[in-house]
Amino acid sequence: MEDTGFRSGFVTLIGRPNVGKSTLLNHLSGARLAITSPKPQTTRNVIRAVYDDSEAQIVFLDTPGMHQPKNRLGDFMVTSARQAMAETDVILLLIEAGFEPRVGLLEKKILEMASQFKKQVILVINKVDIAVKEGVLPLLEAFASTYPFAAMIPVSAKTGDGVDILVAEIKKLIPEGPRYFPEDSYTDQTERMLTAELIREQILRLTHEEIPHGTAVAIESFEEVFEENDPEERRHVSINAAILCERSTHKGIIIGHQGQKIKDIGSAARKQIEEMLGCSCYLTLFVKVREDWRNRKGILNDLGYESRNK
Ligand SMILES: Nc1nc2c(ncn2[C@@H]2O[C@H](COP(=O)(O)OP(=O)(O)OP(=O)(O)O)[C@@H](O)[C@H]2O)c(=O)[nH]1
Ligand SMILES: [Mg+2]
Repeated sequence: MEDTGFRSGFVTLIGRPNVGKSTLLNHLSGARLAITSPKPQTTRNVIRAVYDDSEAQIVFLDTPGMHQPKNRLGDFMVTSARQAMAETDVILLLIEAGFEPRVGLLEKKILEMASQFKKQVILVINKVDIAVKEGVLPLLEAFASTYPFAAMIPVSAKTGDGVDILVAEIKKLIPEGPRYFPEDSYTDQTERMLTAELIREQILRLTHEEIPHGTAVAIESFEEVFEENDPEERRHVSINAAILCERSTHKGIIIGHQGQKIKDIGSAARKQIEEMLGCSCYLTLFVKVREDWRNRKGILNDLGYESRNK
């Protein structure tokens, strides 16, 4: 039985690319569920993380950064973000403390949608750890005159500064209700999905220009081998994954001179995957060229980048 007064609700993180939505989600969940990178448009799917304590269960939804889509993948990303806004109790609009002290066009559009959906919005000013203090107040003032925010909270998703205040504010806004998920469930991401994302994170880290955005990872096989004397205990996992790219020249760059680049991607990803799985991992990577895959419905579907209702 739940205690009376227990609260629960859904909270969507929204904002332009690179403002730190996924970093904040990871901090809130205490796990590395969403990959992050200094390159914009890192997140492609809505990722769910469950925050749970004795007073409340909050389901956070990380979304792809809002941007002007240039292909079918971009359409999917923006549509998913919009949908996550429509289906939530509270919206966290993330901005960076270093922004110019005015409301950007993108933020205006997001706030228009929020008011259309009749949602409560908390303005989260992120990256205060690297901001000039004097710049934050004018930024707050500019936003305060644009929208009736439920709260405005400066945080650092990186250091965790202000995050407890944010959680306390959210608890005030969500309704009384039951736990939607068991206490120990913390995400909707499967090991296969997390594996693909961890590989993509290393591609983002180790490649440049148009390659990171034109790349996707498909897990082709995921085989678990268990200890002979303990069928519950995994000895290792064998994974084959394909890196899709758009051109044969890109394939060459991803493989690198004498295969060095793909070796680096593989060994860095393997370490992260082993940490996530809690056992050793044999990872085999290969590269496939799929021209214009970001506009091809069938491929997007296979990769999980196609809306159910499209
Ligand atoms: N200094 C500092 N850096 C941060 C903070 N939060 C995020 N970052 C960095 O900002 C970059 C982008 O962070 P992400 O969490 O990937 O941003 P995002 O909003 O999820 O980006 P998209 O998925 O592309 O929309 C990364 O390099 C993070 O390490 C913060 O509070 N302080
Ligand atoms: Mg992200």
